[in-house]
Amino acid sequence: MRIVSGIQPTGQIHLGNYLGAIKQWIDLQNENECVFFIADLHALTTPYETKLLQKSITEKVIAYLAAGLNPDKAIIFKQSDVKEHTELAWLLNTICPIGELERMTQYKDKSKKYKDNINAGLLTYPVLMSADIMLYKAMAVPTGKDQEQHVELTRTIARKFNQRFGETFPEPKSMMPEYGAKLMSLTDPKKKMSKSDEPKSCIFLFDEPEVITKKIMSAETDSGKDVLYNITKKPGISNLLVIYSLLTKKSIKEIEIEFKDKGYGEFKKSLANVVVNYLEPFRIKKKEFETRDSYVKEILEKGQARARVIAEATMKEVREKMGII
Ligand code: AQP
Repeated sequence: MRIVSGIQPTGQIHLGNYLGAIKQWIDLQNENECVFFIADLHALTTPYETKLLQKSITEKVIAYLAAGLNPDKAIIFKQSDVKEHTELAWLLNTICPIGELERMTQYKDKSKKYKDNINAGLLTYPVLMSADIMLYKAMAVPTGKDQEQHVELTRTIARKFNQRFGETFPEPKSMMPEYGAKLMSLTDPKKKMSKSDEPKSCIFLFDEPEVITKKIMSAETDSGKDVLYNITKKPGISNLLVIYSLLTKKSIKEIEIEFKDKGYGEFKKSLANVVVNYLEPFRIKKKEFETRDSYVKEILEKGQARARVIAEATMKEVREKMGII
C-alpha cells in the first residue's frame, strides 16, 4: 500500500508529532511504499525566519533518521523539490469548494493565532495537502487527529475529480493511533501540544534529560492526587498517563494500579525517567547525524528523484484528463 505523510519545518519536533505521526511511519515503512516529506511550502503560511528555514529542514530530516526512518526503504524528500505539488494544488483549487476550506478547524484556529497574517495560503493549505497526498495516489495517511479533517477533505476532492474527469485517484483514509493521536500541551492540557507554542508546553524529541524532567515535574495537573485516567475531570494526568503507556507499552490500567496511593509527584518522577530513557538513543543518533551534512543532502536528492518519478506520471495523467495538454 502506498502511504504519504509529512511534517512542517516549523519549531522543533515534539512527542506529539512523534507519537501521532512518526512512530506510525516507522512501523509502516517495512511493509509499505512510504513517502515522507518535509512540508516546507506549508511552513510559509505562518510567520518564519527566511534565514533559518533550510536549517530547520535539515533538523527535521535528522529527526526522521534519529527516530528510525530508513531512507533505503521510505522516500524522504523536501516538498518544494518536487514542483508537481504546487501544480496539482492549483488544479485542485479549481475543484475544491471554498466553503469546505472556510469550515476547516485548523484554518479557524490559525486565523485566530496569527491575526495579523491571515494569508490566502492559510485558507488553501488543505488543498496543497490534498495535492501532497493525491500526487502519489496514496491510500493512507498516518497523522495525528488534527489532520483528520484535511484527509477527509482530500477524499471529497478526489471524489469530485474522479466524477468530473474520470476515475484517477483513490480516496485515502487517515491512520491514527488509538492513543496519542492528540497529545495535549503540558501547560494547558485542554490544548493540543504544538510546536509553535511555548517550549515548556512540549517535550521536544531532543530535549536534554534535565529539561525533560523539569517540564514534566511542572506539567499542569488536576486537583486531587489520584493517578487515574479521566479525560474530562483529569485532562492533565490523563495526558501524562497516555505518554507513560505509549512509551512503556504498559496499559493505562496497569499504570493506575502501579501508582495507586502514590500521588502525582512520584508518578511524574517516574514518567520523567521513562521519557528520558526512551529519548536517549534519539539524542545520541542526532549528534551522530549532525556530523554528516552531506549524508542528509544525499538523502534529500535521492528522495527527490524517487518522488519525481511518481509525481511526473500522475501529473501527465491529470493534465491529459483536464484537457491542458
Ligand atoms: N499534539 C499532537 N498530538 C499528536 N499528533 C500531533 N501532530 C501534531 N501535533 C500533535 C501530528 O504531527 C504531524 C506533523 O504536524 P505538522 O508539522 O504538520 O504541524 P501541526 O499538525 O500543525 O503540528 P504542530 O506541532 O501544532 O505544529 P505548528 O505549531 O507548527 O502548527 C501531523 O501528522 C500532526 O497530525
